[in-house]
Amino acid sequence: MNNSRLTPNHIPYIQREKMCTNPSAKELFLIMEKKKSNLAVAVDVTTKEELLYQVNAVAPYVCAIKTHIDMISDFDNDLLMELQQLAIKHQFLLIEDRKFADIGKTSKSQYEGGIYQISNWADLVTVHAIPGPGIVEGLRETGLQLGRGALLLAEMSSQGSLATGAYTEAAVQMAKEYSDFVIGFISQHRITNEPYFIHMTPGVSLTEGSGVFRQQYRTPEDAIYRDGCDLIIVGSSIIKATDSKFVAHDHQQAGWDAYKKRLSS
Ligand code: 5BU
Repeated sequence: MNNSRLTPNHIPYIQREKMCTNPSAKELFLIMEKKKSNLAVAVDVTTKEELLYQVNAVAPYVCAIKTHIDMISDFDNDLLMELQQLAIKHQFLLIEDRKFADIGKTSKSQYEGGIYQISNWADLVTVHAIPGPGIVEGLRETGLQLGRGALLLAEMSSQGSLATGAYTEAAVQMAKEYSDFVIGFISQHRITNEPYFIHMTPGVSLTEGSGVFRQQYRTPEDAIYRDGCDLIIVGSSIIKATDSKFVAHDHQQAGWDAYKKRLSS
């Protein structure tokens, strides 16, 4: 193959690990390769017990677990300890889908402080681009020294999302400016060809179609092979299933098969 024509679609995760500097990005690529998983499960549940039950069930099949920690009604610090222990035992990263969206100073305080102290335990956080570069600068000041990373929201899976076109392009420029901390995007497609940026994508299910409140789903194959995303984020299709372990395994295989097909295309 002619190297000058290689896009990230044709570069194995293990090689892309060497192209990035952020410790969390490196760890993620290594875990993906080792566990043969480009699946993150969105564990959107409302109690500690359910969260730990689901994480235990899907842990062998995932490279990351995505939380909305503020949905947990009986949250306490023990939960964070247990989540971190599971992350070490089963080798996965913790992504807190906080969707920071304020000015840098406020977002930094929300990242470090309050009840959740997100920077203490989340390897990766999601961040809106809407406030401009100051939000990344604020979060980066805390996150970089802890080896954390951020994902910029460049596109959304919900029908009618306003994050398109020039907005998406501006998010890519912001990420390039701070690529030591911004490790990639939440997007629906590959939006840039820098191989060190990872594209994570929600709105994925083995059954395509639409969900509640205009959520849109496409298959792991479409997300990874057709749309060029690197990692699928799957929530309800797995955690609402009768046997989430079994269904997580199916999604892991579908995601990995699509990646292999893409590499050899
Ligand atoms: P689902 O149950 O597979 O639809 O869950 C998708 C998860 O991804 C859920 O936690 C959302 O908050 C999250 N999400 C999304 O669905 N679409 C987006 O564009 C972004 C996040 Br950003």
